[in-house]
Amino acid sequence: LCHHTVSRISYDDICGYLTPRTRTSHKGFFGKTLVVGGNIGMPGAARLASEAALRCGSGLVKVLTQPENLLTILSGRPELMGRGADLNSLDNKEIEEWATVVAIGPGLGQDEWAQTLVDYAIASEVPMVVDADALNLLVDKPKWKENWILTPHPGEAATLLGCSISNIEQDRFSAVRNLQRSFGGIVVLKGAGTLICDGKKIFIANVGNPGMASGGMGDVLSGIIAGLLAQGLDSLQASILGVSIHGLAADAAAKSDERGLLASDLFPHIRNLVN
Ligand code: NPW
Ligand code: AMP
Ligand code: MG
Repeated sequence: LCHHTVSRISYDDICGYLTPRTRTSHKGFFGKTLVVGGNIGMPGAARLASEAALRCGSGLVKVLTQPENLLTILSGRPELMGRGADLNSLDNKEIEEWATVVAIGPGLGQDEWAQTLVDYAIASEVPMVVDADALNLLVDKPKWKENWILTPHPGEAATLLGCSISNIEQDRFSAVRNLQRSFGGIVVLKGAGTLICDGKKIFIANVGNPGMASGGMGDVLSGIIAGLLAQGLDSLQASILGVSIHGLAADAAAKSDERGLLASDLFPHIRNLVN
């Protein structure tokens, strides 16, 4: 810990990162979030991330996904936009020409389709949140960027550092620092007591609960952080506020009934917290 100050996050200090909207604002002010993911069998992860970005206030949200999952992801959420592209029809247009911010990884899988999308994202200058399978695919890449946010759970952190999950959990402070040193940007090491490191300081979040140990919860976090980035927060602000909103929404949704909490139960609470 010698070179890193550790600060506990206080929600009162950070809720002002999102300022009230001016009366004349329009959707162009609030950014375009592109969610890249949703491979076969995992449309829900891309849907959860996209809906979280919408509920945080991103002006537009689009999903780039597998053609066979497109309708599943868009149905019941008509505000979402989307494009389906298989390996033969993929290109980097949405990433390079449309997106203010990219969230890549939720349900991405690790096949050639996923790999191609990660390559497009890495080649681009667009700010991005890298989560889930996109993290696993970073292992064999040239991998330093100032403007990305990595959101590993302990399993993904272990893959990235080439160590065991128990190594990560035994010293989470060293793990988050080492990840940031190796990959740059902001690293969000998830799990009870999520840690956020920008290379200078480590921030610790004391929100959230064991009800969050359920599928899709991390996918919601990547959408929240991307939606905040799209609205102009810097990557440290988006990470700190995003982790706080995620945990506080889960605490509000769970109350004292943690078991059976679903990732999508967070959405109405997310909306309260961003206003
Ligand atoms: P173990 O062995 O279980 O104890 P994976 P994933 C470990 C998508 N999803 N503390 C865990 O440990 C995601 O977006 C889709 C300690 C195991 O070794 C991804 O694209 C959903 N260890 C894809 O699925 C809903 C921890 O990490 C490994 C830990 C795979 O993502 C679900 C598991 O990691 C899911 O979000 C912790 N806190 N957390 C959908 N509805 O479409 C995890 N581990 O193999 O990368 O699996 O996280 O489920
Ligand atoms: P993922 O494993 O990617 O679905 O992410 C799970 C999310 O839920 C992360 O944001 C974790 O920090 C959070 N989470 C899981 N279990 C707990 C817990 N016991 N206490 C607090 N947060 C948790
Ligand atoms: Mg995850």
